[in-house]
Amino acid sequence: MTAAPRIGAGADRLAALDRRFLARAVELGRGGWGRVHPNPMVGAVVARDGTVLGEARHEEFGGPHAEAAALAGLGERARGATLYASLEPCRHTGKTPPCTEAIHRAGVARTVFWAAEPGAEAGGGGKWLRRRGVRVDGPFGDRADWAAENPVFFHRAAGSRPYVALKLAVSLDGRIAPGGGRRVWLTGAEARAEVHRLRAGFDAILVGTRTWKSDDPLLTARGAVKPRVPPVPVLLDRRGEATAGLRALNGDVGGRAIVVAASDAAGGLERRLAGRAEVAAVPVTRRGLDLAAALGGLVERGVGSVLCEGGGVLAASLLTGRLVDRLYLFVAPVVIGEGGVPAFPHAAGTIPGARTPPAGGWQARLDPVRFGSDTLIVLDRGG
Ligand code: AOF
Ligand code: ZN
Repeated sequence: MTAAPRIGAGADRLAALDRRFLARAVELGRGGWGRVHPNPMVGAVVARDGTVLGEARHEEFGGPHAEAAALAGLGERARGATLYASLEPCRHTGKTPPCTEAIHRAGVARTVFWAAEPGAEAGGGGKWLRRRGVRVDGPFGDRADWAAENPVFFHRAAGSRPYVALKLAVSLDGRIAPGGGRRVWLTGAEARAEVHRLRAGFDAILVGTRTWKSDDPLLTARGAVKPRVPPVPVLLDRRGEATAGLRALNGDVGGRAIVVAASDAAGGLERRLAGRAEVAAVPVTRRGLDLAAALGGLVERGVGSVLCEGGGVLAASLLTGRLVDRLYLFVAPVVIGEGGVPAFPHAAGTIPGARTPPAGGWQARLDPVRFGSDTLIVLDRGG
């Protein structure tokens, strides 16, 4: 289940039918989750007089782009039609020829696109088409709207550290577990299936020391979407205590795993793990592993996006360090009550000396979605 795309401000000057096809293009594009990154998810619809002639998505990294795929096979029928795309058609020759040329060659009379292409090389497709007499409408909405749909792609166009999403499952009273180290499942099967689907869209799944010690998680994507490249499990391990038998280091056959340790523990750990995982050495700060350095080290290892799945201490540290770009907040209709572990302990002052992150700054660009009796709230960092 997904929420209908919000194609945003500005699009209200389009006819209702145009908005519908544009939203359809965005929705189609979403089906590329887990298969196209770090490319954007893109969908395209070719229509004439309210009738859809063809539609497609960018299905696979390196494969045909959405526009070219939607036009394929239409031949003369595309002449005079309108093409709707969720992203400005590319103007560059990458792994495939420019979409702009395919659109122009097909005789498309009008192109309506939603997000502006941020890449210097691929960008400018709208202008290119206009110059050749194609009527072009777009972009609509703003960069934050587009980034909400294609977070990793738009982050990559701007940033140097990996895109970081933090998943938290919380009770109605904002707690992630009962006290005393006890563990419970807060969310139901549908929400857990969604987490597996989400995992497929990230380069890495990150957990803190307490989590791998207590849960020995697999950290693989075992959901409806089979990731094109399985996400790499990343374990934080300041003292270098990980062992070669951990499930996350033995999950996907031939898969990678990364253990991040303090510089003084990394050498010994590397020897003990004997090739089972890559060991990244990072400095230690007063609060533990230097998380910004750890994330920087992941970029050097080709990790462009990270889904952090716990635990609470790591989540709080990431939030406090302003290192989180997106929150996936699953809210379960249960109350844990007194003594429970708060989802945002720094706010409750339970980590001595922790800085409280500035209030606000989180934006709900996507609508909440229900999974069984749980609700997923997606919040993107503003500014
Ligand atoms: C589009 N439609 O469906 C996609 C676009 O390496 P390539 O050739 O696949 O090009 C990837 C770049 O093209 C990507 O970084 C982004 O700028 C654009 N992606 N453009 O018009 C599509 N996937
Ligand atoms: Zn293209």
